[in-house]
Amino acid sequence: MKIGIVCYPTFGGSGVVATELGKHLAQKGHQVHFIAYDQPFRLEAFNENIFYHQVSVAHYPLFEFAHYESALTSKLVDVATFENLDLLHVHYAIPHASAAYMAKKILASKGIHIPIITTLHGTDITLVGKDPSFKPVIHFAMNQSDAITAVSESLKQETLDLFDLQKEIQVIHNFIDLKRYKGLTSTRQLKIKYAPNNERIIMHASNFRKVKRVEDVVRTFKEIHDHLPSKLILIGDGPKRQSIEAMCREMGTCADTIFLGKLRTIEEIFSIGDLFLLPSQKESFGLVALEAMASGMPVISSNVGGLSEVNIDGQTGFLCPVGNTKEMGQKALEILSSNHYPTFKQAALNQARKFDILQILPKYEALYEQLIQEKHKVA
Ligand code: GMT
Repeated sequence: MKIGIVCYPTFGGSGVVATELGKHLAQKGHQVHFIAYDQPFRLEAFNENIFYHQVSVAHYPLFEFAHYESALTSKLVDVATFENLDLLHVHYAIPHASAAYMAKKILASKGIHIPIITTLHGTDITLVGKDPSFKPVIHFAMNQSDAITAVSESLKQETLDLFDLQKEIQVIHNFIDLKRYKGLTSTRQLKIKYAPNNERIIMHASNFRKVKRVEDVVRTFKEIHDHLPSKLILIGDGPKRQSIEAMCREMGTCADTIFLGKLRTIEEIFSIGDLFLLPSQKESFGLVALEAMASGMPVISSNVGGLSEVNIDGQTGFLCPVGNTKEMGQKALEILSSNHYPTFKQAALNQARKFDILQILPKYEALYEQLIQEKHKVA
């Protein structure tokens, strides 16, 4: 198949999922065309089946805002026409679903018919998508997609609650490539570097946006740190970074907190973690929690959105109410200081196995084949 994939190229779950999906499709012999405004950050290595098309947005003195959506639409028309694409798969509805709809219409006027799949990732529905400034457009574009997928049952339900859809939503859960977590050799040396006195290593990784509630990570760590020698490793960067740094200084945990900033790959550093914290306000899936489990870390998370589909309460970690950092701290201590720690660790690893790319990729391939067949029937 010749597949066009549209995604945000920046650090973030939807870009990671789209890029890893495309890479694995290419390994299976499909031709994959990534269309994005920058090279997706996980698209590192050369593969003869992968092509990258950059969306360049023209600037003109009259424009106060850059016209990304129009530039993307034009690029989609161009790539679909000249690369003979079989289908377009857009990740994150805003504005990718409406750009794809417009491209589809332009292509149809030239006698080219191409199915569109929209994958919903979370904030495109739960935060931004429901905002009146986007809602009618997203609503229309979703209904015009040939297929809609959501990354969790919870996101599917929330989408159905918020939008009057005439289309089915198929849940295809997010995935990880378990191979990436095996055979790491540097773990021991790294562990000594960050925890020279065998302290427990607590981790969090995110884009440090408000929705991630990183301040709750710091508060929960304080609860743990007051009772157990421990270190906090924070990975990522974003709007809240500065205030979080200030908070650590005020709370007196600064000396045992390490800010690593953005990392392109997390497998190596995750391999030394003992426990992962994800206290988000909203989380449609929580890919990073799954990545943590694949590294053998039990997870303490909030109990919102799709997190309960990933983190099994009392088995792979614990789910706590948003903002209840006392409970998060207690549950963390319960895991870290109990004899059952290896059981939690093993359950986390077992849970991660269920979401290996090898289980999930065939679901996308089957959907693609079904849409291509339907297209041929109509033609
Ligand atoms: O807001 C974010 O966390 C980024 C966003 C993205 O587009 O990368 O993440 C969303 O999509 C991820 C991949 O499907 C999910 O794992 C995250 O849970 C989801 N974030 C939220 O729902 C807040």
